[in-house]
Amino acid sequence: MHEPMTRRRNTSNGQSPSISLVVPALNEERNLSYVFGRLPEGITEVILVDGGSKDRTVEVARELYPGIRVVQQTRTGKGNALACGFEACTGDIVVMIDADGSTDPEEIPDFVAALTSGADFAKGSRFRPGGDSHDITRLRRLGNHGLNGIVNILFGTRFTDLCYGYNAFWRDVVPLLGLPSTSTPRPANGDRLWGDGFEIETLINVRVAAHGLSISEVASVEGPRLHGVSNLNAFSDGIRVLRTIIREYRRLRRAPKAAVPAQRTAAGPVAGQPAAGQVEAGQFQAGHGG
Ligand SMILES: Nc1nc2c(ncn2[C@@H]2O[C@H](COP(=O)(O)OP(=O)(O)OP(=O)(O)O)[C@@H](O)[C@H]2O)c(=O)[nH]1
Ligand SMILES: [Mg+2]
Repeated sequence: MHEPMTRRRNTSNGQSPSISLVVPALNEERNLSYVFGRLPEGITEVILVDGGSKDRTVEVARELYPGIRVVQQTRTGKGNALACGFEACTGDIVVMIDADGSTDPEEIPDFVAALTSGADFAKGSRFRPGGDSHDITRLRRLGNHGLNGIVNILFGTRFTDLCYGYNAFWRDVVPLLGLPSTSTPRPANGDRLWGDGFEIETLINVRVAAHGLSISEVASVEGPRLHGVSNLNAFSDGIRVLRTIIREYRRLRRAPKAAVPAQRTAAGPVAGQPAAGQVEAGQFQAGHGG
């Protein structure tokens, strides 16, 4: 059995796992009181990753949550912010939420329950029964649906909501994600490194699938952004997501063996998971995409 799984079983048998919450934030001063006001009990540490906010995001975060750890990201983009946040985490479990009020911290226990029940990765979904979105536009819903379908075909997954940023996973999953190093300087021409932008969620999802990890979808209700404006551009970021899918598919085809750790290739049920044929709705391990 893969060594980290043993640790996970011990954690869930013994004491509660420690939980690190990673909150990327860019000019979100007006949304933080709502987000921090809804944190459930049992969060071990909160890491706010600031993207050089021009408003009082950092000060407000410190006022609202005095024990907060503030990390300055090393380049730009939500992807780089998350990579910096993951690096700073010390908990058993990492939860990623947005700072704009759209991802509800009160749902965190559902994500943790999916992990302690045996999943490696708990993936939020607005489109599972019980989920919903009060934020997504028709265009984005369509784009998400199309991109989600492409990933499911290419990677043998059963995702229902590819481009949603509310996820949780055991911290030992982080090295498997192979995210761009946080210490690489930003390219002089101002370009974003691959994985630094909003393609991050897709990158994480397909890499988790490529590693044959056990994924459990968790129904989630996305609220509207409370204040301020979105940093996402449906067209340019949608194209980045599409290119990510193609790149990752090619990468996997070129080196299918290297992409899947030996311990995982058996694709049997993982610790605490239902045996084949008993898999609950929303749980899957991907086929390895040909
Ligand atoms: N640190 C940091 N945070 C970012 C950056 N870009 C976005 N964020 C944060 O990432 C979260 C999601 O970004 P949003 O701009 O809300 O994008 P979105 O949720 O995809 O788009 P909407 O649904 O329209 O809100 C928010 O908490 C942002 O503040 C960035 O470059 N750096
Ligand atoms: Mg948002």
